[in-house]
Amino acid sequence: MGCAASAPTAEEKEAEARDNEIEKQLLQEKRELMSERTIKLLLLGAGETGKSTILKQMKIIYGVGFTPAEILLFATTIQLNLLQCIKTLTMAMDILKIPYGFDPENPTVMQRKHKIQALEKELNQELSHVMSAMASNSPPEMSASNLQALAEETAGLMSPSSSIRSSFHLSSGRVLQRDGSIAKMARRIYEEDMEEEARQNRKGSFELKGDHVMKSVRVVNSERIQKEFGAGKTIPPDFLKAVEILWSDKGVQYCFSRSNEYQLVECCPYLMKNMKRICAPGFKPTEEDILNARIMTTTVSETRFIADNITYRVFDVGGQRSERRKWAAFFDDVEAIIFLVAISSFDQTCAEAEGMNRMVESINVFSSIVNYPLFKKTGIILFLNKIDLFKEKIKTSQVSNYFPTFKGDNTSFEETSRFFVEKFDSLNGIPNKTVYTHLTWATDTKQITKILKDVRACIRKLNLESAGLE
Ligand SMILES: Nc1nc2c(ncn2[C@@H]2O[C@H](COP(=O)(O)OP(=O)(O)O)[C@@H](O)[C@H]2O)c(=O)[nH]1
Ligand SMILES: [Mg+2]
Repeated sequence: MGCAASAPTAEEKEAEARDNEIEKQLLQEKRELMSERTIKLLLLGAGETGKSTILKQMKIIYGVGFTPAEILLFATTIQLNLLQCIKTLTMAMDILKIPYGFDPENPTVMQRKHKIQALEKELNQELSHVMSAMASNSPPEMSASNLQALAEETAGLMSPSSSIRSSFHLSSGRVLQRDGSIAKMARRIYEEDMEEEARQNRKGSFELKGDHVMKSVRVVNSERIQKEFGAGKTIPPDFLKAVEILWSDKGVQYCFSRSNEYQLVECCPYLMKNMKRICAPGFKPTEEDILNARIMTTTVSETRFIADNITYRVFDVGGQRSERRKWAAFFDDVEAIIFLVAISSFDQTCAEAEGMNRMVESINVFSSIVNYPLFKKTGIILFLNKIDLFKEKIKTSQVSNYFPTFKGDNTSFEETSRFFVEKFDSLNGIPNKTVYTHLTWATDTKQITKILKDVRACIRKLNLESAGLE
């Protein structure tokens, strides 16, 4: 026999309504209590992924701002970033053996390169030939040291720059005369160069580049210049001139296009674009300058701001391997983590781990964070950052060269970025846990304002959920 429920009496109904009202009130009180709560938020990720930039954005967006001392520090940092940039570029020119003035767009360049290589080879043979001849019968016009200098200058030169031409002039044709083929080849290259010079002259933009450029290389790498950088110092005008000359050099531009092969700060093009202002006496950085400044984080910093009645305590940490040891000390009571990955780093290697792909490094670190037992209830928000650089990069660098499992269209932002979103999502091994992913551009305040709004809503929701209020 079934047990039919009798209809509630008026008294019971009243009691139930009262209970409901009390429960609602309790919930409301609890919500209010929650809204006064403090949320601990960690910014995690490998080195140079944009953690400190996101923190700077939070300071700008939530009105914390920067102290005069911080602004002064940023001014010096930006100037030092510029010095570091140009020194790195000149070093990379040497390492990658790119000649100043090298223009990959010029169709004759590759042809010339091969000619010069052949010339270099023959010249070396010639050198040993002449050296042994000189041992018995030294030609009066040509000293051994002259020849040696000529050979050294030729070695490593891959394009018909003015220095190789002047070497041939200086050697008064002696070497050239000894061997018809070298002479012919050199003359042809010389003639081609003269034609090019005449063409440039006609355009009115010709400058005797070689000397200017080499002098500029010496200036930016000199100890004198190094000493002129620092708080309260004025950058000498010859430094700015040298940077201008080098940055406009086609070979340096080509070297810059290969910057995934060495470590160059991300803000290089920004600094170059603004070099005049940055080097001016009394330089005061703008917010955009500050967002582009690169300081390696070595101490954990805490920043507080209030938004939606919630106090956020944001911790910014260093991302390099040596710095990650310090992370665990901050892992207790973390409500949310913003994990940063530089999506543009898929074709780069780590500075601190030679040979390790930066994206693979990020994948490994993210995998250990998302599956860390202590973070089971922690909200994980993933920023696949530097999409501006990524969009540019996929025009020339193929994702599938570094991640062969990618089978889509290498030039499509949608397909390549989706590949990485899915890759990171697949690392989450905790059931019922969601990773909230955003494609971000950390130096763009407009985009980050919108993203942080979504992040705050997400954190609030997660926070209420974990407190059993939603
Ligand atoms: N173009 C571009 N540069 C970025 C972006 N995010 C960060 N950077 C730059 O990358 C460099 C390293 O960023 P930083 O925040 O110091 O990285 P952290 O080591 O993770 O703290 C700085 O020069 C930033 O200005 C981005 O989305 N786009
Ligand atoms: Mg940092």
